[in-house]
Amino acid sequence: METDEYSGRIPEIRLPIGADASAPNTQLLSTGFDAFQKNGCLLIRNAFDKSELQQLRTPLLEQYREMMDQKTRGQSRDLREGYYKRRMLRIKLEKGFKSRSIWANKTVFPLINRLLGEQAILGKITAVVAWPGAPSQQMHFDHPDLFASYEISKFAHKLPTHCLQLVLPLVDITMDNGPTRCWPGSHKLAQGDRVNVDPQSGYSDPLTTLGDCFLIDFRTLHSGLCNNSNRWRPVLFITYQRPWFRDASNYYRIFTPKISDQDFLNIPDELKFSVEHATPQLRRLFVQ
Ligand SMILES: O=C(O)CCC(=O)C(=O)O
Repeated sequence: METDEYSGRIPEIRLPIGADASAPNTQLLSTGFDAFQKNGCLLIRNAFDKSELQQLRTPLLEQYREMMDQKTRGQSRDLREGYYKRRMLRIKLEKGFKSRSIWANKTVFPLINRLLGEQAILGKITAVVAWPGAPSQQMHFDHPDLFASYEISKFAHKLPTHCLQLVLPLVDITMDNGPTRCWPGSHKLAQGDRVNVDPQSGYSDPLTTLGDCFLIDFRTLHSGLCNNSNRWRPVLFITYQRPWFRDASNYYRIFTPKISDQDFLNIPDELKFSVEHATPQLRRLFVQ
């Protein structure tokens, strides 16, 4: 990585509290766009409504409990270290999770569309729940490069993002309960070179208060740190991607959202494209 391009710090945009979310935020769309392209991650403060996020905790816990049932456990995955301690689960689009202000937030979605093209689709909505005692994850990226060959993958720094995650914590994130550590700029390295990044340096730990979120490119190195607190740490990971991309390595058969025909009809027309692959008819084609 060129040193002038890489500060090791996650770039940050602070939105005014209570800003009119129906109007596009020009700073986010210009400075935020450039900063994300350069760093492969971007912290956005005050993007979401705090009370709406607070209200998601109870339905999330209900979904978590339901999912721990023997019959539905397949809808979740243990993220390796410490069974049950850090678990990813598919979020059912019901109750507060149905709300477009969560999955197509009027402030953040225009930036996502700018980064991924107007036809960005919703790849998955999951939650990662880290329970007290969850150990740190290994530094990793979320998907192999589009082309495995090193000769091609070394041009990764020239490619714009094809898939990114919106990381949306449902509690304040501190060093105690474990931020998602990320290595800004690492998305520009070929996959074969990313494995040589020093895990002990060049990272950023986004500490957030409720309402803040961050975006992270699928290629950017990151790791969830240990939860040393005595409380759960629920975080939504919402994936958006270019319409031609299929996630071949993150259990997309399980995690691709499901939307009933009735709920699909209620989605505003301008957002229908983002989720039509999740309807009963098209989902079968999408996940095959
Ligand atoms: O728990 C976290 O903060 C990160 C989870 C994660 O990196 C993943 O699911 O790939």
